[in-house]
Amino acid sequence: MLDEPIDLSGVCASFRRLQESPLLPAGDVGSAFPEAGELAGLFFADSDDVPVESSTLRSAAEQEFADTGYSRYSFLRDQPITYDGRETFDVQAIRKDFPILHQKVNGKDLIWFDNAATTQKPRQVIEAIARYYERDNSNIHRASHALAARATDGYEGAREKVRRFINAPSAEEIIFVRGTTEGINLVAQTFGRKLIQPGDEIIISTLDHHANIVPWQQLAKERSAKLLVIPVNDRGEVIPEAYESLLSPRTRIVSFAQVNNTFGTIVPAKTMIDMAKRYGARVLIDGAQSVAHTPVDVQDLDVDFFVFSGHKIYAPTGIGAVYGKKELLALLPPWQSGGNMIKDVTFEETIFNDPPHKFEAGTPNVADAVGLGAALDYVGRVGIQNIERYEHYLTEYARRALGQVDGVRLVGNPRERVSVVSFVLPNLPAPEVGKLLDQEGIALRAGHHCAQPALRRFGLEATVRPSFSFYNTTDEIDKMVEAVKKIANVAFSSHPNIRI
Ligand code: C6P
Repeated sequence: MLDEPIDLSGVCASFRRLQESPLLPAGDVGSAFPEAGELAGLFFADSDDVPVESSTLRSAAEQEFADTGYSRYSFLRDQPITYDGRETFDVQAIRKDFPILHQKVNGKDLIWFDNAATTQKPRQVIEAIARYYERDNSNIHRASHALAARATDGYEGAREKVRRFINAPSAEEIIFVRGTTEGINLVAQTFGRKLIQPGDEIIISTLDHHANIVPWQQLAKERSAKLLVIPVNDRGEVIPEAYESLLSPRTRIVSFAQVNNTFGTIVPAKTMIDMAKRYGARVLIDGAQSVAHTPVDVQDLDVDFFVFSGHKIYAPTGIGAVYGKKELLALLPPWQSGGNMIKDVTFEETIFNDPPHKFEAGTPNVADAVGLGAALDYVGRVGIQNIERYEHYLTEYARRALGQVDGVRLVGNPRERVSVVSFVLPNLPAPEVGKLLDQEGIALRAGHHCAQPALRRFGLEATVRPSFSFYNTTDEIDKMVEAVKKIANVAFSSHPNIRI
């Protein structure tokens, strides 16, 4: 346990953003998500008046938290606030919803710190998928029978839930895909092929995942366009002036990750979009690492395309979504062709369906779309603001504790960040550290994180990357830090046979 208070300044900065444009009305999660109530038994009573005793607050930072509303599932609603971050909601109640967390790995309690790679699924999601297969399974948009209608409702209902979650104007602007990678490829292959001409420029960022590098790099080669890369500073933040200098009337698209997967950097997406617009460029946001950790409002951002993966937000693998502005989707050619994406076919000609169906050829992944809808309901019930606040706390706690371990070098120190920490140890390759932590039941990613250019900017090929979710606890972080301490001791003394 840490004995000093955690610096919450980064948390408050991002919280201020939340207060400016809240995604969900505070205390009104139930009405925004109609299935609210399922979790209610696990939490305290849902009185609307939280007795905030400001005299018990220790600082202005804490006062900011007191000024914000809590969802009806907040642990704090009927308690005076003496904020230490862990009290935001009842983590143990949340953990009961995630069956996979309750197992031993290598004889130790599993500690899942690989949330940036994929998140675990609550039983509400698992049950929604099972229910779909037990009761509703059918192909959709085609047959006239009852199961087809139920399955179609489930699939289109999930599209509406995605729309609501990212505040898109219309469900017709939501295309289901397998995930972020497929979504970025869809935009590169449709928007890119149609609108990018030789000599045009595409801007990406040093912080990007390979999924937002390779498709644009390949397209640039194919179209004889130029790929320009925004540099980052030593903290792991994009440099706004450098970005400005890359923009020009030749810029056709700017595509970047809203949150970096290696250092957790939140990039100033809204400002960057505004800047791109001044040059008439379109913008794609890779939301793979942002959507589960911070509120997303595509209308507030005024972004042209927003792409994310379901599996990073407690939904199954194999499902994700692309948001695209209606006027743009109408202009774009189909991405794949076949059944489901047509209005009429003859051997001479095909009339394509309207968006989003024009971009969803073949039988879609209905069950996992239903699972995605259930996951968004779940996150909505807990409250994305509560999640963001608690995860910031965990991250600051972990950074502070790891930073105190002799030999640990934290990599990247962005001022605005989500729940990812990267570090290295001297004399010991990151994958070895990952294996040693696995012996302790601690699952995290240790490697290049599919972001080699970002790591090479820091002279590294790999880091150890714990990444946190709202079901993690400070006790788990304490266990990881203890294990890292032991590993660091051995690494320092270059012991040939490392065992912890
Ligand atoms: N990052 C990680 O461990 P897919 O694989 O399509 O669901 O997501 C790709 C992707 C795109 N952008 C960002 C910023 C990402 O972090 C990821 C996936 C995982 O960091 C797996 S490599």
